[in-house]
Amino acid sequence: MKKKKLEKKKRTTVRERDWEANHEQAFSHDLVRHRRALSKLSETARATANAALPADFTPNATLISHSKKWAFVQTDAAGDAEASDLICLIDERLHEGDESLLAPGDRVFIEFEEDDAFVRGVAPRRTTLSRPAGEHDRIRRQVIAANIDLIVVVAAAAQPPFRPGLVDRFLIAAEIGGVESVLCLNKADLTDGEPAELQIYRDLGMRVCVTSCMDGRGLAELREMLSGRFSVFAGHSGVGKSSLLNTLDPALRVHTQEVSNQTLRGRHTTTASRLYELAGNVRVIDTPGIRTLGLWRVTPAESAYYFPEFAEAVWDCKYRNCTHTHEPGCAVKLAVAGGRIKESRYASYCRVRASLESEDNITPGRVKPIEEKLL
Ligand SMILES: Nc1nc2c(ncn2[C@@H]2O[C@H](COP(=O)(O)OP(=O)(O)OP(=O)(O)O)[C@@H](O)[C@H]2O)c(=O)[nH]1
Ligand SMILES: [Mg+2]
Ligand SMILES: [Zn+2]
Repeated sequence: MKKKKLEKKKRTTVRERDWEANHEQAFSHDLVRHRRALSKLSETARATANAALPADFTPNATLISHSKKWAFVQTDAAGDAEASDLICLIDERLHEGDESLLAPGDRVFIEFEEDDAFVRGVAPRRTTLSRPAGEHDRIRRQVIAANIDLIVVVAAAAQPPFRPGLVDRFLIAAEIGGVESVLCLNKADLTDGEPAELQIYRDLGMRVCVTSCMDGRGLAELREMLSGRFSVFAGHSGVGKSSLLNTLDPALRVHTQEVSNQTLRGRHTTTASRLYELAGNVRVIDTPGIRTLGLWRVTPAESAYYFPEFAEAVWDCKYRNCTHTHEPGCAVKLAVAGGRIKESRYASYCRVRASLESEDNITPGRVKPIEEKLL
């Protein structure tokens, strides 16, 4: 019994020290401390719980990271007060609608009550990187990052191997979210030359940056792309998203982990999206690696629209509702055969289209209402 007590005490000390050192896990560790504080909420805080939320508000902070109940924010500098990091409770009266209530990058309204701070409002988002939420989620659209200017699709030249399919999906998500995207091919030190597919993206007008955290190539160019902007790093696990952040600013000490020796895939090291502020007015949201990216509110018929190099050919297809997969007289397939459309992009189109048509990737926008299914 005595031994148990001692162990408990030791753990608490570690948590507090982590938080002060601002380690990656500090936020989640500190949640435990704050969960305990929850039971000790001030009288005023409990009294206001029944009042209405402010209808009109001016955001005064930016969301860095969050859990279900807690938000880690950076307050705006105002007057003499400098910007500062703060942990707040998320007001339970804030209503989660169809999409994520909070995402890193959100502009939020914080109110203080004695020693407690509360998130009491979330401003409409200027842009988002989103995907359909999982089948069992209460929300329909998961917002990965909010109010971003740039999506940096990070891929690896090797370990894990370069897979253009996810890049194509990010291009579509960027178009839907109204955000510019660039491609960062990291781990260039592991291969001679670059994957042939990179030229396809350059030809599509996408900026491509080839980097290595090991020999430092391309980092100046990446820094220049990020400078003065608000970006999100996204891509498969293990491609080096967090490592790039550490290389750009070693003081960040974001947690990273080697890829698995057996599968050469990442180990899903980053588990929650989080906003980082780097020197040179660079703000980046690091995100957990994903296997694939579902597409929000894209119908199969619309999918060709997101492959701009198809645009010219589609006019010449024999059928107006041609799916460009099996129809005779399809001008898109002809363009692929003639080399005017790259085979890998066409293959990507076919995969995107097939997944949008398949039962298990029904985008929420196309789900039939439950009542209809019951009839
Ligand atoms: N050779 C080489 N290895 C790299 C490079 N960048 C990152 N790595 C290694 O790749 C592994 C994975 O890096 P992470 O930064 O954890 O990858 P991540 O994309 O953040 O992965 P998740 O958080 O799981 O999504 C680490 O062992 C890094 O040291 C690079 O440019 N070259
Ligand atoms: Mg990571
Ligand atoms: Zn066609």
